Amino acid sequence: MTGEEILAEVMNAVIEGEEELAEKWVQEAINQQIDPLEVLNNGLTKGIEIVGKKFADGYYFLPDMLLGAKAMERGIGLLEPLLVGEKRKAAGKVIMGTVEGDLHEIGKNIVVMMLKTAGYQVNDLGVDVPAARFVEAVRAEKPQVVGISALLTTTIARQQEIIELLIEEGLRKEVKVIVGGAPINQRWADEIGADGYAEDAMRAVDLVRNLLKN
Ligand code: B12
Repeated sequence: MTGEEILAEVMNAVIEGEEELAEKWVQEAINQQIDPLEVLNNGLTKGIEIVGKKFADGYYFLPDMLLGAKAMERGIGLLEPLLVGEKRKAAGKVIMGTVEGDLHEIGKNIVVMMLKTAGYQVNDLGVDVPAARFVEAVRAEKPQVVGISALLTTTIARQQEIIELLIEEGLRKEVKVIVGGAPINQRWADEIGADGYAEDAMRAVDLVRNLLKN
């Protein structure tokens, strides 16, 4: 079997929501020494994108999306130790979370994983995180960067709410704010006064690196 065929099986396992198959094929990819990042980007992520498309088109329903997410998470679990590797001296501290009312965490978790891989210390606040909790964490933990994820058009306004609360509490200048999630773009980031936006986890790492340079 070629690497491409294995990645196609990984992708299909996510589309079909087959956890066991996702595990089997990700393990096979690892055995065949396929770059774990490639398995993530060209196998698992491709699969979940197709799941989202099928949902949008009315072919899939919520339980199908949930099964796809579970299959993806199982695959990520196998890749994580290979990606994160050994602990290094912290390059900086980042707080991450998904906004209140939003339960999407796969993308955020990948960003967390990539930042850890790049040597950052990351405190993941989880999902459905109220604005006040973000602000409290900034006050208490003094991170250099706070990352806010939102996946629903109905929850992206929460990113703005968090920035406004940071301003109100006199903490805005203490921390760089970065935003992300499928519906987010640079224009939205500018509009709400965020310091940066990145469309995927690799770019998120570059963004944090650049922000901490200045
Ligand atoms: C999996 C999934 C779910 C799972 C989530 C499971 C989990 N544990 O996370 C479940 C089944 C729970 C779910 C529920 C719902 N979902 Co949903 N879901 C998805 C799906 C298919 C994939 C999301 C995902 O994981 N993508 C893969 C990751 C890798 O990509 P990502 O999240 O975009 O993250 C990357 C970047 O955005 C970026 N990034 C992410 N966060 C951050 C943060 C920072 C700071 C930075 C810099 C970068 C960054 O880096 C990441 C890695 O590269 C999307 C479809 C899609 N195309 O997004 C729909 C989607 C987001 N869901 C949708 C909907 C409608 C819902 C529900 C409302 C459905 C319902 N009727 O109940 C509920 C809402 C529940 C809630 N309150 O949150 C819609 C949203 C439409 C809209 N316009 O708002 C989508 C777009 C599907 C669709 N096409 O209609 N969902």
